[in-house]
This record gives sequence, structure tokens and C-alpha cells, in this order.
Amino acid sequence: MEQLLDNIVKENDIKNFYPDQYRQLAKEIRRTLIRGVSRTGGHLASNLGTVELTMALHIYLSFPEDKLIWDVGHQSYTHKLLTGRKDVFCSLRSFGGISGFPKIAENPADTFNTGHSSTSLSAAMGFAKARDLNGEDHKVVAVIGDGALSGGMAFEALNNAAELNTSMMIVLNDNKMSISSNVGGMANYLGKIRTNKSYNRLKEELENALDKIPNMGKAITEKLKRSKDSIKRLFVPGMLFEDMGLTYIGPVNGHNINELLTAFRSAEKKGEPVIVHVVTKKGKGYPQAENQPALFHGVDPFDFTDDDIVYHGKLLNGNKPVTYTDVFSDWIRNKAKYHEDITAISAAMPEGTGLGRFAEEYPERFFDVGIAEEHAVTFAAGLAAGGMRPIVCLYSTFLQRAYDQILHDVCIGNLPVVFIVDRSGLVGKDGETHQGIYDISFLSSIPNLTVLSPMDEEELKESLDYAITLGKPIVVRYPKGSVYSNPFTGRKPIEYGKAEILQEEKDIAVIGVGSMMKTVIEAAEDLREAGKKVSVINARFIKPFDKECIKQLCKNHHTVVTVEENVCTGSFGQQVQSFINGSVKKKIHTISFTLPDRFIEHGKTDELKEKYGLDTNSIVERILK
Ligand SMILES: Cc1ncc(C[n+]2csc(CCOP(=O)(O)OP(=O)(O)O)c2C)c(N)n1
Repeated sequence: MEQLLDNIVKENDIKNFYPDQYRQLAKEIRRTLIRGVSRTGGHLASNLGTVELTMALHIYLSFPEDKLIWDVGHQSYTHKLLTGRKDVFCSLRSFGGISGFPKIAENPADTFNTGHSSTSLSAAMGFAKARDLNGEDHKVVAVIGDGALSGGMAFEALNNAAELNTSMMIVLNDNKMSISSNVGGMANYLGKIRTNKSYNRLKEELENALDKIPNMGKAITEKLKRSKDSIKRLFVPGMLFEDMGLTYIGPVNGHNINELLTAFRSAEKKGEPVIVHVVTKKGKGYPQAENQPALFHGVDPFDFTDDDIVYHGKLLNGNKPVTYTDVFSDWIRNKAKYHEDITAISAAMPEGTGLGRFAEEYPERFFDVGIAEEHAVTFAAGLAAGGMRPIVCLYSTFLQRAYDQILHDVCIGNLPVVFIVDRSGLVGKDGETHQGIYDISFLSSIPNLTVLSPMDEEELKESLDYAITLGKPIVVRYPKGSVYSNPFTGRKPIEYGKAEILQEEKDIAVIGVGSMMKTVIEAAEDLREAGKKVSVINARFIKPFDKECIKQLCKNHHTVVTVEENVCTGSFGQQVQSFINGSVKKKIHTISFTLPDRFIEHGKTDELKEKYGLDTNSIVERILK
């Protein structure tokens, strides 16, 4: 029971509370967040840090008329609790439950779907302009973190904000952290403003004093205006935003609701784009998360006891199985000892992509460029052209951002950049914005690019060795989660563009891609038990795929099956089908197991595979049919 929070059953109910109840409500929200996330897993530290900020926004705004756009959206849990979703909060990120990100379909107060970073300013500007053109007058607010502000799209939007000449508020939630510590010039700049506590008062006093200088003719006024600006520049560190045409207010204590409301109201009076710089503590109110905000950014379910004052949580990390990311992490540290030209690039996710220890051991060869996937790729192109062997490590879903950079900056020049594409395939609980199920389609279309999809731990190591010596652009893609160890002995070494036949029979040939090989091997066993003759092939290369092998298979197999965790359009299976249709005269039955042409929701990967027919039973049944 949460006495106050239980009274919030729909949006705007928070407006019925008295200010002296806010503290207790914030406490109840934090308790609900910790209890909930300890059971479902999710983004904890970011949400704990934005409790008062979200409350203040909900007191200030009216839903659904006003438009609130969360950047990334991983910090929107309190927003969900304040808009009537408390009773379903226990289903967060679960199959059939509520999403871990804002979803328009879930609630009218979720104004815009998000999940990827740095989109909020552009979207809010669109909302604001649409409002103006429609003659409406609601408020538009974007909430962006200091990490998300490092993304290129945010800079592009800032550059355009003043031009649009419209009223909107940008709340910059500055907690000094991206997932890890925030990096870059903007982060340093915000640090300078933060440490200058009296900035806002100083700015106002200075402006008032300068305004009192009497007007003495046009030329003198102009001169004075210029000197006012230079004097302001001398004393006031927050001029960057103002020079770009935005009014800057801050820094504001993001855990003080009254201070926040005062700032929002004075921003509104300006009638133009205003940036309200709010300082918060990531993990606020939960000592463990405050002390280790990166660890508690996104967590699996964990243990905790609630004694109403302090939370004694313990992450349930016990004996974690080895993941593909771990294998890569060890590999790069070993290789870097002997290859001085190896450099590694992360876009704000050094830990997630397994580069944490490399960064410690080789700080001069490690680059965290911020949430800037496009820049990461072209920076790598430059490093490669300059004689280094760059390894760019990104999650499949975020690599989508850098399509043109891969094509235009790396592949046209055939530069030796290695792309490590982690979380390729279904990722589960983060849902549709994060599923890595498009990379085969979008990478297969790029000339000069080689795409390798290893099936297990050993093959991953071999693929990485292969990639670093290829001397051309190459992708090594692997899934989230624990490694697989294949049951076959006498595996063949990697040869350019060659698949690997693991078991050769006749009639039905099943070709698996990377993460699906375990399922393929199990399905083949079941098919044999059902009396079928089955060959098992590990595709290994998606691009170029092994056309010769497929031609040979077609000679003594009547059915060719492909299995992968990718959408159907542009899939490996579609490419194989089209090759067979165009080059094999004999009538071959082809079956392609892929994900359908729709966005795949959140849920455990096993649940999703079952729903979309990618589990062993569904595969066997469909082949038998
Ligand atoms: C394009 C893109 N790249 C990477 C990520 C992964 N990611 C999610 S949250 C986050 C850090 C965001 O930091 P900030 O905006 O400061 O929010 P905070 O969690 O600190 O509140 C990152 C890198 C993403 N969501 N989108």
C-alpha cells in the first residue's frame, strides 16, 4: 500500500495534492520503482533521479493536451505511475505487459514513441510548429539528458531551434552521467555552468545593471549593446545556448519541486525556445544506485529488502554465464598486446559492448565518442585511412543510425574497419525500438562489405581473428546472451565466403544463421526422429553467401530451409530463395524462417521466438507440414 500514490489513478490527479505532501509522494514513488524494477528488471538509476522532475512536470502540465517528449524514454517510469499505470507496473517489460519506454498506444499522455537517443528536441520542435500552424496554444516540453545531448540529432535541432521562432521548453536533465560518465566538450561545458552556482542570480543582476545604462543615440546604443554582450560573456558561462538563440535558465535543483515550478513558469513567460538546465542525482534515494549509477542504469531483477528507510538491494549476478560480449572483450585485450594499430571505438556504451577493460588497459587507443554512432563510424574511417585498425563496437539497433557512414565513408573507400555488431537478433525486454533484427537486410545491400555471423564461442574467436586480418570492411555480428558450444568436432577453418556443412545427408538442407544454429541442430535431430533425412549447414558468411554450396545442396535435396533472427524483407533466406529461383533449374522447395514484416514487441526472447515461429517445435512442425 502506498497511501498517496494509490490516490493517483489517472493523469493530472497529482494536481490534487498539497505541496506539503510532495515529499511523501516522492518517497512512495521511489519505493514503487525499486520494488517493481527489482522484480522485472529495467532502467532504475535514471528513474530514481527524475522523480521530482517528473512530478513537477505533471503538476505544471495538463495531459493529454500538453505534449511531453522524453528523450530515450528509459526514464519515463514515474510518468507511467502518474498516468494511471501503477497497477500494471508489475508487468513492466514483460510479454503482454507495459513497455519500458513511452508508447503512444499505451496511454494518451505518451506523446511520442522513443527508445533511441537524441530525438526529443526535433520531435518537440515539430509538435510546437504543428501547434502554431493549427492555431492551438498547448505547452510543448522535451526532456533530454546530458548524455542524450551528446548525440548529433540534438545538436542539429538546437541549431534549428531559434529559427523556428516558437514557444517550447527544453528541460536538460544533467546528472553528469550517460550510462557511464558523460564525455565530451558539451559535458565539460555543462560542468562549468553547474559549478558556477550563482550563475543565474549573477546573470539577472548583470542584465538589470546593463539595462540601466542610459540610451545615448543609435551608434552609442549599438556599441553599448555589443559591450553588454562582451561584459556578459566575461562573467556568464551559460552563453553558448543564448548565442544559439535559446534563453537559458539554470542551473535548477532538480530535486526541489518549487524551484522547478518557478523555472518552468518563468520559461513559459518568454514565449520562445527556452532551455531549463536541471541538475539531478542519478540513482537518488537508493544508496547503492547513487554510488554505482552505471551498474544500476539497466539492471536484471535483483534482491532487496524494504525496511521503509533504507533499501538493502543486492544484484543477483551470482555466476553469470559467459556471453559473446565477454568473449569479444577478452579477445580484443589479448590482440591489442601484439597489434599496436588496434583501436576501439564506443558510442557511450563501453561496458555494454565489452570495452570497459580495454579502455582501462589501453586508454590512448580507446575512444568513447558519446552517443554519436554516425561520428563513431566516420571517425573509424579516418583512423583506418590513417593506418590504424579501428574496431567499432555498437549494438545492432544503434548501428541503424550510421547506415550512410558505413556505406559512404567506409565501404566506398573499402577501408579496413571492423564492425562489432552486438545484440544482433531479438533482444527481448526492451522491445520494438531495440530489436536487432534488421542488420542482415541493411548490411547485405552495401558493396565491399563482408558480413560474418559466427555460430558459437569458438567460431566467434576465429571470426575476430579473421576480421582483423581481412584488410577490408567487415562486420562480425553476434547476439545478446550466453555463448553456445557446438557439439561437432573437426570444424572447418574460415574461408572467405564459404559456408560450413556440419552434417550431410539428403532431402532437406537446413541452413542456419549464427544465433539460430542451436535451434537448427535441435530441429534437425527432431526431424531425423520423424524419419527425415536432413543436412545441417552453418551459413557463416551472410555476405557474400556461399552460392556454390547452395547449388551443390540443390542437387540432392528437394527442400532448402533457412533460419535466422531477421525480418523477412532483405533476409538471408530471401536472398537464398532468389538465388535458387534464378540459378537452379530443378524445382526446389524453399522455406525461410524469419521474423514477420512488423515491429516486434517486448518479452523474453524465448516467448517471442515461440510467438513468431522461430522455436524448435514450430520449425519442425512447419517443415513436416
Ligand atoms: C542512439 C542510441 N545510442 C545508444 C543508446 C543507449 N543508451 C540508452 S540511455 C543512454 C544514456 C543516456 O544518458 P542521459 O541522456 O544522460 O540519461 P540518464 O540515463 O543519465 O538519465 C544510452 C547511451 C540509445 N538509447 N540510443
